Formats: sequence, structure tokens, C-alpha cells
Amino acid sequence: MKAAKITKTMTKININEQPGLPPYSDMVWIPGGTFNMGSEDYYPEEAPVHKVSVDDFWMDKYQVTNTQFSEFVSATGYQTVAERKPNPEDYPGAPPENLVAGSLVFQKTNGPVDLRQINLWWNWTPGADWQHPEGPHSHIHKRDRHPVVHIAYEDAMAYAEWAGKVLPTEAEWEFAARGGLDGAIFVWGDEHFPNGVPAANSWQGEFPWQNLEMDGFEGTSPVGSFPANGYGLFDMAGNVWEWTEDWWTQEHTQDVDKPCCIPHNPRGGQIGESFDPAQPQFRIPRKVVKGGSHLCAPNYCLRYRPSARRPQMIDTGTTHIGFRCITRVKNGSVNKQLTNIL
Ligand SMILES: [Ca+2]
Ligand SMILES: [Cu+2]
Repeated sequence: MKAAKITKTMTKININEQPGLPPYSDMVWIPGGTFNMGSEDYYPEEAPVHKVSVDDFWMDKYQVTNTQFSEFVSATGYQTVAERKPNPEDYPGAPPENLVAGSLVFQKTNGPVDLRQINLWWNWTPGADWQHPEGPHSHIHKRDRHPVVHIAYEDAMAYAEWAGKVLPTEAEWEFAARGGLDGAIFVWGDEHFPNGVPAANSWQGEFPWQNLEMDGFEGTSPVGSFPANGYGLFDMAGNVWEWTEDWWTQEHTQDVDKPCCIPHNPRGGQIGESFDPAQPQFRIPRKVVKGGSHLCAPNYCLRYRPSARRPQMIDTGTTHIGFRCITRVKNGSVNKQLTNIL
């Protein structure tokens, strides 16, 4: 009789159940699980498709906005990487005129160009930073709810630490972006434009000169301007690329057949293998960014898809890179412990 009583009280704890209220406002519960990460239908760096499992976590509904970032800067006096003068030792051979505070700004070309020449649309712009996205004479006055841009990796980390949060791993990010639609092409399903309407802020038309703005936006858009995914997350496709914690890898690891051996909370590659082999003079390691941006166009970069990934040097922000944060859960309570940059 005693034994029966004990059995009755041992209800199975469903760890996927949302444990009360979010730790911070505008976060949603992502119930962990196993999913198919990657794709074999687009770019080689997304392959192979392989099973991965991640634990539960909370995730920001929105990309971090200019308003939120300015609260952080007012509270801490933080200066972003784009606002600091680069150290010449880090950039051997760089022309001195480039060794000033600034960032890369996208500029449309006048007509079709050779798509291999990325410097035709990326302009190194002294004085470009998060408060001056297009250069010193631009401002963010009417962009309070737009995602903050020109954010380098350490800027995102500094914000996350201040907010008591962390950055997602690539696996966590991709799992969340899929919103429960395992294997779908887009975060909303398989149709490019569901009901004929763009479901994210990407680029319609011929990149980098013809922006048809079918989605209503040439540059960034206020966060939450498009429908949320299955988990209630906005802008998991397009608007701005988002930093993850993982060091870049050229491709995913092979799938494992046995359920016992599915990678659990994988954490990306090794720093030493993240460098750009095409530019060995730059000793700047690279992290994975996810989600694509308002500059992603089918003729150049169909990357507003959950499996899409790009390497990004940790010191480089640009006009289309931002981030969002997560909070991990450990032993039922929110884990506010911080992870290190390296
Ligand atoms: Ca657009
Ligand atoms: Cu792109």
C-alpha cells in the first residue's frame, strides 16, 4: 500500500513545460528537443542534414532594438567596436586611412555588377556606427524599434551580460527559428511568398541594384513587422543577421545513426579553424551568424532560411548585423551564469 502511494505521487516531470513566467519581458519559451539541423538543397556550408538535440531555453521575441541598446549604453557608457580606433597591429597592410573608427555600410549600385566584387556595394565608412548607421550624417531618430546594427561580437556579448542573458548557440538558434516545422525550407513553411506576400524583410529584385521593396522596406524594419514563427519569435528570417556563440565551421558534422549519440547542445567548431582561408593575413576569428537580412536576395544570397549560415569576423558589424539573446534553464531554474567570449 505504501509503495502504491509513492508511485502515485511520482508524476513524471515534463521538462518541456513552461516553468512559470519568463525571466524577462518579451521572451518566449522554447521547449527543447531533437531536430534535423542543416539542409542539403542550398549552399554547401549548410550540409549535411544531421540530428541534434537542444535543451529548453527562453529566447527574446525580437531582435535587440536601438532603444534597448541605447538603454545599455546610457547605463554603462559602453563604446562599441565600430566607435573605437583600430589597432594597426591587428590589421597588417591595411591602409592608414582605414585605421579610423568606422564600419561597413551597404550602398546600392547603379546597375548590375559582378557579384563576386563585394567591395562594389560594401563601403568602409568612417564614423558609421550603431547611432549613425549610414555614416556620420545619418541617425536613428525614427528607428527606435529597428534592430540595432553595426554590432560586433563583443558588443553583443557586452549587452547580453548587462541584460543577464547569453547569446544562443547555432543549434539553439536554428531549432528556435524552425518553430516546430522540422525540415521546412523557411521558418513559416515551404512556400517562398505564402499567399503571394513576403513573410520577412529580405530583398526582392536583383541584388545589389534593384530593390523592389515588395515587403515594404528597403533597409531594416521595426522588429515584429512580419508574422511570428511557431514559437512566437519575430524576424527569425531577414531584417538583420544575428550573432551566435559558435565558432565557424566549413560544414556540419556527419549524422549519427544511433539515438544514443545525437549531439546534445553542440557548441560549434574550434577557434583555430574559424579563420578565413582566403584572407590569411587577417587573424580575426569568425563566429556563425544566422537568419539572413534585408540584403538577402534570391539572385545572390537566398539565406533568409533557418539552415542558412555565414561566417562573420568577430570585429565586424556592418549595416545588416544585429542579435538577440536567450536565457538557459538549468535544473528547473533560470541559469543566469555567463559564458565567456572564447
Ligand atoms: Ca526589404
Ligand atoms: Cu544574404
